[in-house]
Amino acid sequence: LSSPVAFPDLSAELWQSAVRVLETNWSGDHTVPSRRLYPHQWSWDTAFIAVGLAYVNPTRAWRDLHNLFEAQWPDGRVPHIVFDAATAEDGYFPGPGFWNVPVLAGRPARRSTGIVQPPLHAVAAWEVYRHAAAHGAACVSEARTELAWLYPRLVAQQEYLTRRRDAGGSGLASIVHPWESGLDNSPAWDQALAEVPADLTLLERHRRHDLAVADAAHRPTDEDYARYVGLALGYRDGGYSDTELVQRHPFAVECPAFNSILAVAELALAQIAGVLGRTAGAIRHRDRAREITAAISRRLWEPATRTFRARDARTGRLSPARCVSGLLPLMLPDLPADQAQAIMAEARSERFGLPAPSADRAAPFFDTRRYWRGPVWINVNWLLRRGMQVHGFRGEAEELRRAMLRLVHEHGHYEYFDPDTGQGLGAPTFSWTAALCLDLLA
Ligand code: 9WN
Repeated sequence: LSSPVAFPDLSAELWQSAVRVLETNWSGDHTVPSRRLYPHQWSWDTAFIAVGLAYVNPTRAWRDLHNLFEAQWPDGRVPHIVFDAATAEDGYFPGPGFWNVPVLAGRPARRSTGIVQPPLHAVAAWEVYRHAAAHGAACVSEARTELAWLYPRLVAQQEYLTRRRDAGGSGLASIVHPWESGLDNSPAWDQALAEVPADLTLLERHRRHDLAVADAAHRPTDEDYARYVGLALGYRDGGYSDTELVQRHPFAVECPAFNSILAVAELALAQIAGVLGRTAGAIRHRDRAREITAAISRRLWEPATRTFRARDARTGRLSPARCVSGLLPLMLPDLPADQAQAIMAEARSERFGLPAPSADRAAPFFDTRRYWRGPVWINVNWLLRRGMQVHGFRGEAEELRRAMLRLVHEHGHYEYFDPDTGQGLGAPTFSWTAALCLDLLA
């Protein structure tokens, strides 16, 4: 049973179970990440889910993306959660009442948060389009219509991130909350977060809901949550404004994973613009991808250790923590070859290994069970594998593909996995794990 891909019947079994997870988590017009822990629609989850739905139900992939972008703000930001009206306020914390976002003129009344997540949607849309031909002419026509609807919205999303979120003035987007990275309690933010007060009394007024459905030892701590709540309240009370972030807001960080996804989105947009006959747009997107790549390569590279790190836009300091986010610039085709080689060396080293844990095994913060501080996640490993493919590391890409499939086959479609034992942790029927399995099996 050690290698499901070598046994067609086991591949078929894994495929069927993945399809069942996506079926279970479909909510009529969107897919939830998991029923109990995350009963709404999340932004970058939708992108990963669409990559899998491209094989089994492209119409649903488009519906999902559509639903998310219907909640896009007039300034271009795509909220990190679109709340399901049928789920009670206390089904997830922080719910719509906490975020209390302004009513947006001319938009459907969808309740959302006011922060973002990594902009992987152009990549997802391109993947769904690319696979449409396998489902017949009607699907191709649907895909073209959906691409045309999404394109200006995806461009607005990129413009929001590159213009309004360039807090450090360096050509990179800053995240204003750890939730925006999608890698919530990653050690990459520890140094920057040390400047943010952890007011535990906030949790008396704003009660966590995650601990009712998940093991506290596998989730962020109360101190983390106190900071998360404080940061979100501050951003909310400033009207979700992004002006003078560095002066006004206590957390603004340039993440190598977020910005690599931002650049890769420009490349996907170039492809989409090509299909839509927008030649000038395609050229502009490629130029933008090159500019972001150059900024990542220059600004987030730590020469002494030859690794990529998060940079605090307020202090200019690079984070001392080596995390999986530092491996993801490998996705950039224009990354200089010596930096790509260095990422591969780091990925293969005893600090990481394949599949890559979310944080450096050799560091004191490493914790095999606590969320983004050690466990293996399928989505970031899937992105890392794309990077290996882009730079021609074929053997490693195949090794990683098999390792991910083995993990899920042996332990289930979990949210994350203990990097030592493989034990599944967090939500047991997690959508992006299932969706990305479909892509890895296809
Ligand atoms: C906060 C839904 C999301 C993922 C994130 C993951 C986790 C939320 C939480 O779940 O974050 O957004 O409540 O912990 O860290 O990557 O999008 O699956």
